[in-house]
Amino acid sequence: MPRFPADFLWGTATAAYQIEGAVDEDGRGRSTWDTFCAEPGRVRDGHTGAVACDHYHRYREDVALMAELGLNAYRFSVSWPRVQPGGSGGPNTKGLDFYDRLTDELAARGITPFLTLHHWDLPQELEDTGGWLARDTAYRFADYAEIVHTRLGDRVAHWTTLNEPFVQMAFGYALGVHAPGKALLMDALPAAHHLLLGHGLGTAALRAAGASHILLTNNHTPVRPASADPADTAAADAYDALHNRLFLDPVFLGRYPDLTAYGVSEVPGVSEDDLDLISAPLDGFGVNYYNPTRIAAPESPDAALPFTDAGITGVPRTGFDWPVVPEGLTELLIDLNARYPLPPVYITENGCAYPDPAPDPDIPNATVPDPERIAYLDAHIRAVASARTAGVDVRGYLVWSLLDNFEWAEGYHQRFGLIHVDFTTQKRTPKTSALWYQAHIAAMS
Ligand code: IFM
Repeated sequence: MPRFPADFLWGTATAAYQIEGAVDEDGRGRSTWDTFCAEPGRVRDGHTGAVACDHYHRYREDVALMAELGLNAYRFSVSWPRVQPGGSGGPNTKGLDFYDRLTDELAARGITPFLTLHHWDLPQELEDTGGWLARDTAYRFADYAEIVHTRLGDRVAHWTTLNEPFVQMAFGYALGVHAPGKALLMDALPAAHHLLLGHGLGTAALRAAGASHILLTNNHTPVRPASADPADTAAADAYDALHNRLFLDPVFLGRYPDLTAYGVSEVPGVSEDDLDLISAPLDGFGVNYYNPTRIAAPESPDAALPFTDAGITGVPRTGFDWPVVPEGLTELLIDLNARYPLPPVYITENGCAYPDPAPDPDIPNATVPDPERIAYLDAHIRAVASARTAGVDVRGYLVWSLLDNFEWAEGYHQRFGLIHVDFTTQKRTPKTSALWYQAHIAAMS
């Protein structure tokens, strides 16, 4: 394994709705994901995040596990409806208390917190007035950012505004497979702009409050045309504009990309000064990488979108059926670095789901064998090293995820954790990949 600097961050990532549970405790408000899970047919087998990993009550045990693994960073998200139940107005002190306790516990174990303000669980009351389709939500987000900073800013240095605005817009508002379940296709574009505006206003609020390390995290994919046919390369360009450029051009170049392939001449609802706010300098950029995308021309000229997903072929696949292409991460990082004046980069998510077995109850201290995950992590960390050698300033790598958890529309069917969770007993069992990661981190320090 190539060497990484001694101060490189090695951690794991989670998100509030996926692990916390305790959805009705201590004054938490309802989120769009509570609503979505309650709608029949939305989430596989009717699973919900109501209990999840019960991290709200077991966070001490979970932080102790992180410490045992030798992690020096932990990325978690704050639940907006826990802190501001209706998404506006004063804070819910008891909700903030939880993050206060968590932050103190991390500090006691020497683990650097990477706090994400919004990982998809929007307060339902805000959705009822338009959610991210409404400009006002961006202003509410900035107020919420300030509330959280006021309470935790003395102990949290790394602030991420949003997690994966692309996925929130595409899955939540364009395709309807995530909360809030709207299938608006390109009419979802205002959600993209308001998420970006929320990022810009939130960044300004955090700066005004004294935050000195602010990031945005998005999901990115290197886009490959299915063939050299100009129709396929045009389709690949169109997809790249939607998945990668729609969120990065405004942030790093201060303008929206060309979306004419979608019949869009201008992103709607952009007011004077919005792009100045959105493109304010950042201190870090979070890349979530899972796989590349291979794109072909649409199957019919009447297709709703100007591309088709042709699928990556000839590579292994995870249990989630996602292609395993570690070199895609090197390719992505080099490409993004060439396109944009990037601040230091953090791989804020990378990982894989496999149908890992449960620990054998007859063996004391049994672990969970997950050799595919070890191979996956090893190859992707090497891919990060290659990108660093090529000049990309990558400063941290955070595995998705610490624990098996609620995988959105897939419920508990996809296990991404380094640590196995028995969702009946809540017993945590480190998988062999956790032990591998522990040894890797020890060897790097
Ligand atoms: O579980 C998700 C996470 O919430 C956002 N990024 C991708 C992960 C795996 O699907």
